[in-house]
Order: sequence, then C-alpha cells, then structure tokens
Amino acid sequence: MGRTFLMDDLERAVQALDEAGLVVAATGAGMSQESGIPTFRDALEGLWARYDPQELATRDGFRRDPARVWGWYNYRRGLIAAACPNAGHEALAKLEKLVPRVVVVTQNIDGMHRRAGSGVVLELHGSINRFKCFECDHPVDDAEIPLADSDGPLDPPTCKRCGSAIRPDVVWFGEMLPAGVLEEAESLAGSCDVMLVVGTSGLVYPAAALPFAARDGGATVIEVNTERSGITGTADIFLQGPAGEVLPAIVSSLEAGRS
Ligand code: BJW
Ligand code: ZN
Repeated sequence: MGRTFLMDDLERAVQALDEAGLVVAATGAGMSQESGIPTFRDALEGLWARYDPQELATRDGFRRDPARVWGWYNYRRGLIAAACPNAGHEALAKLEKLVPRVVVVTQNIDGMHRRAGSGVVLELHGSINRFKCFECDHPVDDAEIPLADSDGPLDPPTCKRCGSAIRPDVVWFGEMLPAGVLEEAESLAGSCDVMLVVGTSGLVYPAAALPFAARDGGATVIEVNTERSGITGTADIFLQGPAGEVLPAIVSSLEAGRS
C-alpha cells in the first residue's frame, strides 16, 4: 500500500516539526513491519492471528507451559536478529540532526531503533534480547542463551541464583511497565511540541494513553499508519501510508526546507 494523504498534510507535519524543540516518536509494531517483523493484530499476518496472547504473553501462560513460551520467544529473537532496520527507523534517527531534541518511546521489543542509530530510546515493553529469572528477576546475560530456529517447545535455562526458569525481559499483559520508563514517557508526552505516533493500533494501555497526554499538553499529534487506529481521532494530522515511505518523505522535506 502506498501513501494516500494530501501534500498539504505532509507540509503541515513538516512545519510543526520545523518549529519543534522536543519531538517524541511513539512507535509500535507497524514501525518494524517493513523489516519483516510481524505485527500483532493484522488479521492475516499478525502474531495474534496464529498464536494465543493469553498462552504466550502472560505470567499464567508461562507458568502453565514455560517451554512453549520460551521456544516461541527464542524463535522470534532469531527472526529479529536476522532482520535489519528499515528506512522508517533510519529516518527517525536522522530526525535527531534536524530537531533540537528527539526521544523515541517504543512499544517494540526488537531493538531496531537503537540499531538504526536513534540516541534516546525508551522501551516501554522491554527487550527480547534481555533475560531475567521468572521468580527472582535476577538478570541473565544474553551470551548464555542460544538461538532456536523453530517455534516449537524448548526448555528455558534456569536461574543460577534460585533455580527457577529464565524468561525474556518483556512486558506481558497484566504486568507493570519497567519502573521509571513509563513515568519518563508520560512526562515527555505532556511536555513535547510534536508527538509522531507511528504504526500502533493504539489498543494497548498504558502506551495508548501517551498521544492523549501529548494532545492535552498542547502538542501537535501526527500519526503515520497504513490504517486508521485508536489514535486517529486524536491526531491533528493523519498521514496514511507505510512508515518506511512516509517518514523518509517527512525528513527529506524538512531537510530540503532547511537547505
Ligand atoms: C503500519 C505498518 C506500516 C502495519 N507502517 N503502520 C486500560 C484500559 C483497558 C485495558 C487496560 C488498561 N490498562 C491496562 C490494561 C490491560 C492491558 C491492555 O491494554 N489490554 C488491552 C489489549 C485491552 N495492558 C497491560 O496489561 C499492560 N500492563 C499494565 O497496564 O500494567 C498495570 C496493570 C496491571 C494489572 C492490571 C491493571 C493494570 C501491559 C501491556 C503489555 C503488552 N505486551 C505486548 C507483548 C510484548 C512482548 C512481545 O512482543 O511478545 O506488547 S502485547 C503487544 O501489543 C506488544 C505490543 O507492544 C502491543 C501493542 O501492539 P502495537 O505495537 O500497537 O501493534 P499492533 O499489531 O496492534 O498494531 C500495528 C499497527 O501498525 C496497526 O495499526 C497497523 O495498521 C499498523 N501498520 N504495518 C505503518 N508498514
Ligand atoms: Zn531466580
């Protein structure tokens, strides 16, 4: 799917960014879709179309069947390791050279923003490349975790401190977001000049509340998404299209206006 918005909207977005001191880019799974990493809620290709979130993304699911959950995450970790940041990630990294301050607040666990060169990245839902004990939270070095090449069951390694199973350091449903990270994201959302919301369905809280906080704080909310989402009604400007096309178009236009 290509871009379907008016050039007028792109120009309004570029003008808001041109005048901004602090930009928060709030990103979701659609940001990495063009890197070949599946989203969650796409009806056909989303992870939740094939896998049950209650079984794979909750503490109860892990307790019931740790090998199933561990195998699935380890498989996804392999897919992510083989993927590369796309033009959208690169455009956000480049935006840092054009705006005084840019902070990426991502729901994604794939580490793509840092790999693309973004300097300040808040990971709301953790990272698939960090690990901790399911019971005592003791952190575990990723060098100790071999990759799997199928999504079949695989027994998790055990904690050196207490003997319980090791889990990925991601945030499952019903779990609190990492201490301090949400508070910082909320404060940035409330004080930014522009929030650029990219590739999220806007259905999962508390991340989905950030654009509302931005709007309440007086920011211009710009949304980039291939489809309308839970955020679209709140956005001042909706740029419909793939992140890997729309974000480079925004950044080139901003750059051209400066030269
Ligand atoms: C493109 C594109 C392209 C595609 N270009 N765009 C308030 C109200 C209601 C419920 C709750 C609430 N507060 C808390 C809850 C419960 C729950 C929740 O929100 N449930 C809802 C589903 C109803 N939230 C929680 O439990 C959170 N914890 C919490 O609140 O703690 C406090 C608490 C505890 C106990 C009780 C009460 C409060 C934790 C949420 C953790 C979410 N975890 C996951 C898994 C992470 C690990 C993993 O990867 O496996 O996070 S679920 C999954 O959804 C993942 C994502 O980060 C998250 C959001 O998904 P995202 O990024 O929006 O992806 P999609 O697939 O939904 O959308 C993709 C979008 O991209 C689409 O719009 C496409 O159109 C678009 N797109 N290609 C641009 N190329
Ligand atoms: Zn332990």
